[in-house]
Amino acid sequence: MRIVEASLHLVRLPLVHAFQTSSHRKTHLDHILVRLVEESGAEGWGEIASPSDPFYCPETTETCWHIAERYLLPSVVDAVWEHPAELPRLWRKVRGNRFAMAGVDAAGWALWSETRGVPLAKALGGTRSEVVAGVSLGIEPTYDALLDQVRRQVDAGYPRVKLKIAPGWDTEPVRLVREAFPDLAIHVDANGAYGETAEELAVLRGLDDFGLLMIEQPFAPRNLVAHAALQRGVRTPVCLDESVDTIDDLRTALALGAGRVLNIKVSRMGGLTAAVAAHDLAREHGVDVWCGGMHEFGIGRAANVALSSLPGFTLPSDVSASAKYYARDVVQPEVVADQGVVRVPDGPGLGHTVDAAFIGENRLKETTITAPATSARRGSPPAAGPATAGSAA
Ligand code: OSB
Ligand code: MG
Repeated sequence: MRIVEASLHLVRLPLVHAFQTSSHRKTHLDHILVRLVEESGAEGWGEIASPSDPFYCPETTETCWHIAERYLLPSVVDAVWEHPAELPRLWRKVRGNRFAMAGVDAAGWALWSETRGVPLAKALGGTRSEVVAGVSLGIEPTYDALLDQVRRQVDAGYPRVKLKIAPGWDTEPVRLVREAFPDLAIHVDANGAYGETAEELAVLRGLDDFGLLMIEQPFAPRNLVAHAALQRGVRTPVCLDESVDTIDDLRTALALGAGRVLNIKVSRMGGLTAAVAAHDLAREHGVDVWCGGMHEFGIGRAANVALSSLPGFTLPSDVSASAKYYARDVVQPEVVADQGVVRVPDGPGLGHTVDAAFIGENRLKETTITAPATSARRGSPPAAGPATAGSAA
């Protein structure tokens, strides 16, 4: 397979409901869609779902654009490859920048599975025909507004809710939701907002009384030692998100006993290739995994659904229906959930049609790199730098 054209499309979509975490509040999102085209004219799409600000991880939409345009697309354009798991080797010299990598890697998987005529889920090793989704709820202006959101999602049939917590918005909202929904599977996510003061540790340990499914990422990303200490002191499973960017991070976390659950995000781990490897390693170690999200548009969302079909994804995902986030999505049909169950598509590739016209209408900028008409480069990555780049606003 030889990629003859690669392009980036910065697309803005409004969120149907503003989302606030411990660090930021969002009313619309700008994601970068990646399109790879091979010789036959077949195309594959991936999504770079980086937040615009460096609060969840160090990347931003602008750093992703820069890394993808300057390093990643030039490394794949004109390269000859047989299987998408080879793609990360083409940009192996690039450190970090995993959100940017994830979009290019996933586009390669979509392209490959499409041209082979197999569903992306099957190409990844998926075994399920349906996956269970939960919802992730942001911090709301009031407790009533939060209870209202939980009610809405429970009424829509979602079997578990994840509540964002932060110091000052933790015990009380969790207590209120537990009281109103005694049997609901509830999980909390702090996005690393807690330190290790006696007060903060007491709050986190106190959450053990609410029968939560898990406590996700209470401490800062690199503070694996604090996660391990908390896990030793509570019955509730501790789940890692921001702490695990690479397989090596996961090996460290496993060695330390830093959590009993892993949130695998395609974006955070640099693509589907790495996400599958994380799934395999966690499974070998008896660590439960589930598929997290970054409010993906339909392209990234479809990749997440495909990944969630692997056998180790035993807990509900954060990959809810498109309609929870966007009035209209970039794929047809959009991702739908029935009582929290999302069907895994059985058509080739992503199993959804990319709506190029809608992407065009909502595009803020694009850039395209094309291969020279004849040459085919084998194996070695090119010198850093754009090949033939053309930008248009
Ligand atoms: O920690 O899982 C997180 C969104 C933005 C930044 C971080 C996180 C999230 C989510 C959203 O929880 C999950 C989703 O896609 O609904
Ligand atoms: Mg999280």
